[in-house]
Amino acid sequence: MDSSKIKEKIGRFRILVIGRANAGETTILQRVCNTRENPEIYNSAGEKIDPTVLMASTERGEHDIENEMVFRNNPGLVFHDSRGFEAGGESESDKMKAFIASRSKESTLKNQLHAIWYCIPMDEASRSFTEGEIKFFSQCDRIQPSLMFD
Ligand SMILES: Nc1nc2c(ncn2[C@@H]2O[C@H](COP(=O)(O)OP(=O)(O)OP(=O)(O)O)[C@@H](O)[C@H]2O)c(=O)[nH]1
Ligand SMILES: [Mg+2]
Repeated sequence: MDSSKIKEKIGRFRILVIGRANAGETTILQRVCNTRENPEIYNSAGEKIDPTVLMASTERGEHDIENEMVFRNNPGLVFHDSRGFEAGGESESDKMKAFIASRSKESTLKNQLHAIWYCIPMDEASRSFTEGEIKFFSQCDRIQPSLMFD
């Protein structure tokens, strides 16, 4: 299959971005997409979410992993945003694991995840790895995502 056929089948390239609060994910995505704009956000039903409603929830540090973020100038990439393995963040990482597992079972290529980016802040103030991260990375090269979190 040549790359244009693959592209046609995938539709949009779907990337899950995982990182701690303020790790700089949004900034990285803006750089990758070569824009300074904020992404447009759509819920899982494909409805656009009012930015003012969203602003209130993101200021409280909430991200809905099911939401799709798309930069207007780069509609071929769709991002999902999630917290990583933070202390006290059990339910967030459970949601992330459930999301990865359910997307790996999607029957259409278009709805599956095509890449996962894990952001680790490299400044000295932050600890390098959390216990949850060490566990996650020691498992995920050996086990298929669909089996990993069952
Ligand atoms: N020093 C430094 N600051 C950065 C870097 N990347 C982003 N920032 C700043 O860190 C802050 C958070 O960046 P965001 O890109 O919003 O981080 P985020 O992980 O998307 O944040 P949340 O979605 O709120 O968790 C902003 O004030 C950025 O300007 C970096 O590489 N170095
Ligand atoms: Mg962000």
